[in-house]
Amino acid sequence: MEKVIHGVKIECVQGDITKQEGFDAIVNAANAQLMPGGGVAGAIHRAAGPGLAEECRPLAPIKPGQAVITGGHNLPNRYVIHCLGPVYGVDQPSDKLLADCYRNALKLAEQHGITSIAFPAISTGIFGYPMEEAARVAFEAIFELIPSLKSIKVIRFVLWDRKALEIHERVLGNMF
Ligand code: AR6
Repeated sequence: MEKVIHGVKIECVQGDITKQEGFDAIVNAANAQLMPGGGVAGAIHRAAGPGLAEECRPLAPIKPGQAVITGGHNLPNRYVIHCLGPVYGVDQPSDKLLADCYRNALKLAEQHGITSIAFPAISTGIFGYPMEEAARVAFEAIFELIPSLKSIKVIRFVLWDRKALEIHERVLGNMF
């Protein structure tokens, strides 16, 4: 599914965030130490190779809502933007901190002239954020920023399973 708003395409696909050929940047659902870990972070570090952890080390630790940028190393993307999502119900207010992740990632992307960026569903795995609430927070944060975006033309949500994809498509579809 895709929607175009103010010339920016927003799309949802099912897939693996490490396989986003043709995208300038992918976003990592990171941990505070910016180390491999499980889930998205583990997959990104495995695909990028050890150079990514080396580049990350001096940038850590980061706080919930914060975003930092590195190179993509062995990934097919020039950049990785690492966001620390909130642990649901623990890092408060969780909705603001999750929205900050998307806002700060897009701001960093703009500063680097990035035209296409792919996000996973930050915080919805190990950090326990309910998928539908997280989707709503993510799309709202993005829509608010869209009128101010200059370089970014494509924002993709890469959802791991069918259910996550369906939820995101439904939430995106209902927002207009
Ligand atoms: N591509 C796209 N989505 C994925 C992939 C993938 N390869 N793998 C998992 N997902 P999570 P969090 C989905 O747990 O909740 C890590 O250990 C997954 O189904 O990766 O922000 C870090 O080190 C879920 O919907 O991120 C942190 O400690 C979503 O991506 C902690 O987990 C996010 O799941 C971060 O937890």
